[in-house]
Formats: sequence, C-alpha cells, structure tokens
Amino acid sequence: MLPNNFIWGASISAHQTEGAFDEDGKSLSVQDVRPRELDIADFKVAADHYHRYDEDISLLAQAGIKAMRISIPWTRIIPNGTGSVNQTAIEHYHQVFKTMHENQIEPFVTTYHFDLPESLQKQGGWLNEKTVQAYEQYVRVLFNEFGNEVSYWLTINEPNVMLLADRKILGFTYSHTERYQAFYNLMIAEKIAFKLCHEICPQGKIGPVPNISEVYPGSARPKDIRAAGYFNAVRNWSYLDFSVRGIINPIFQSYLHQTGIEMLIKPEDTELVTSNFPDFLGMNYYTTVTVEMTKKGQDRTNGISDQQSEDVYEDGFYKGLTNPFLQKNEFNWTVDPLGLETTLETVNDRYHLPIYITENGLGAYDELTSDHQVHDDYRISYLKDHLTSIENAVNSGVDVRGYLPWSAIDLVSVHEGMKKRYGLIYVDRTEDDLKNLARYPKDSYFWYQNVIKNNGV
Ligand code: BGP
Repeated sequence: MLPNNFIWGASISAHQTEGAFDEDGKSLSVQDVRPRELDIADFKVAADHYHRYDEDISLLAQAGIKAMRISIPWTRIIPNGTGSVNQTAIEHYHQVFKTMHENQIEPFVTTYHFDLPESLQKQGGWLNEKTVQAYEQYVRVLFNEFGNEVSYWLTINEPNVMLLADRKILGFTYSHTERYQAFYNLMIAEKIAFKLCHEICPQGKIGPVPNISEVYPGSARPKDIRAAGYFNAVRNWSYLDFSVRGIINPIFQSYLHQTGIEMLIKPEDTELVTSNFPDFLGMNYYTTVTVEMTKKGQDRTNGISDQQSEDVYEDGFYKGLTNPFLQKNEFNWTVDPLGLETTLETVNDRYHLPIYITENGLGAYDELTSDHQVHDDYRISYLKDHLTSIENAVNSGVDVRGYLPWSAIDLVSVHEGMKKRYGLIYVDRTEDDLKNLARYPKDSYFWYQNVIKNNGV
C-alpha cells in the first residue's frame, strides 16, 4: 500500500520537449550541435513545450498529477555558460512555476539534463574545472531566482549514462582517462549544488538523479559474479557513494587502479565532499543489465545484445550480454519490472534515503486513430508492472515517496527521435512533419488518472 502522501507526477526534459532552440536569447547546447542521424528529429521544435507549457500543465492537472519534473536549460539562463544572466529566460520560468502552482502541481527541477552550453564544451566541457565554476554560478542563479517556487531540486541528469554512454548522448565519446576526469568534476559540481541549495533555499530539498539499475551476472560462475560486482560499482555505486557517502567506492577504486587511473578526493575538496549530502535520491529506471567476465583481449562482440548491453564492455572486467530470461521491447530494450523491486531494495539498503522514481517508461511506436485516440495497452502494462514492483518495495520497507514516469508528453527520444513515443499524452507530429503538434491524451493517461484516484494500481 502506498503512503497517502505519495507524489504522483510525470517527467520531461527541456531539450527533448521545449523546442525554441534559438529563441529569447537561448544559445546552442551540445544537443543542438551534435549530429543527428538523418531519419530522426532534431531538437529545434521538439514538442514546442516552450510555447505550450500552459496547455500541457493543465492537461496534467486534469489527470490529477501533483508533480511535474522539468529541466531548465543552462543555455537559456546563462547563454554563454558563464557571465550575464538572460532575464527573459528568468521571467519565462517564473511564469512556468506560477502556472504549475495555479494547477496545484509541484515542480521537480533538474538543473542540467544533457544540454551543456556548447560554449563550455568548446573549452573542454567537464574535462575543464572552469565548467565546475560555471555550474556553481549557474545553480546560484537558479536557487536565488526560484528558491521560493521550487521545493525539489535534482542536480545533474544521469551523469553515469552521460559518461558511460555511446556518442548519442553527448555527440562524442571520452577516452578512459577523460571519462574519469569528467566524472570527478561532475561529482564535485553536484556537491556544490547540494551546498548552495542548503545555504540559499531553506525550504528546498535536493538530490542526485542517476540512472540506477541492478547488474546481473551472466551465470553462476564466480568470475561472472565478479564481473557483475565491477559493473555495479562502475555504473551505479561510484556515483551514489560519492553523492551520499562522500567516498570513492572501494570496488570502483580497485577497478580504476587496475585500469591505470588513480582517483583520490583532492585535499582542497575533502571538506566539500564530506560535509554536503542529498536530502533524497532521484532514480531513473528502465531496465537491468547482465554481464559476463571477459578474458583479456577477448573480442567485445557477443552476437546477441540489446540497447543496454551493446556499449557495456571493459576488457578483462565485464561485457554486456542479453538476458535470455527477459523480454525486449520493440526498441530492443530489455524489460524487467522485478528488477526495479530488487534495485530499490539494494539502493535502500545502501543509502537509507527517501527515493523518487524520476524516470520510468516505455518507448513505443504509438498509432493515433482517426478519432484521435491512442490505445497504448502495452504502455499501461509496462507502467502497471513497474508500479506493482514499487508497491512491493514499499511494503518491504523501502521509502519510495513518488513516481514521475517518463514521459508526461511525447518528446524527442535521445536515441530514436520522435517515432519512439513515451508520453501519456500524444503530440501530433512525426520525425519530419511538424503537423499541428496537437495534444491527445492516450489510454495510458486515463489509466494513470484512475491509478492516482486510487493511490495505486
Ligand atoms: C534517459 C534520459 C532521458 C531519455 C530516456 C529514454 O536516460 O534521462 O532524457 O532520453 O533515457 O531514452 P531514449 O530517449 O534514448 O529513448
């Protein structure tokens, strides 16, 4: 049974929904300039949420939704990455938050969701400590401007996926050494956000928002258990141990040492890292990952793979493989609702903090009928199965306080553009035909409305 004050929400990001990519003073982010495959939509218009946010917020309120996760683009607030603040952007988000509050919707705000200002990327991005200082200035503006309108702050969306992921997220890949230099700088930036939020926003609460999922061993072979331990540390606990415990996870440290990298918390950062902690955990969950041990020099191709496993590889440590006991969706993503229950229990056991599920959803080819309906029973069963896992985790003592599924409205998928739809609300456009961008609630919207009314499935 979910608690009476359980928060029912929905989630989006700015670059995947707003459009207006160069309007009202916004500069270009790495998402605007990175190459998109020819057949998938870019972010220039997306779902035009920048101009239609009042309609979208009102539709969400009609479903009974009480929280909406959005991100604010750094490129609107401080277009050059550092320096002058764009007052038009400040005013825009004051209006957005005003509209949310008028609709009894609580904002959950991600300060940075993959859309680093290109001007900072050109100076080395997260490899450059100057980006950490720029982020400090940026979040100081957010907390001072919106601290009285926003009670739930999320720092950096999925630093683990961003750093481990393929080039589709950032448009480039880091070398091994660069990856962990960026890791350290990103995690220091997050600690600064914790510190400033607690100093500037007395009512504010803040948390990290990694993509966390249990890593399974490909067999009962001890070496595969070891491989899963390494990837669990690299993918998950390296981030959450730094955020929540202020340490470099020991298994992660061992992996780094064995791969030729020494990572210590710099003496000048020790106070910051060990004195500033989150109030809650945001957690994005889509699937679980399965790995096996690799032999040194073993070819990384393994014949069978899925979206999550294709890029999971470290010679001599782990190699992703498709879990033969789980189904995949039509975009080749493994589906594992029980994995969410397992992951929640593990995260609770490790960190003992309130958890908000800030992303969970099914990307699918949806079809709009001639009478503007979308019969997405496949999405209803995905959401129902995962909500059941959340209820089971709560019943076994995990402090889950909210569910903000991905996504409130259809948006531009990072990997597969507009055709891969996640929304509770359909947005009428295709990859290359903007049509009228009209909004049509799907069957899953009405199902979710009923779930909210009953406070659970
Ligand atoms: C998460 C991101 C979201 C969204 C989601 C779905 O990692 O936080 O922004 O992209 O993945 O993935 P995709 O858009 O590739 O379908």
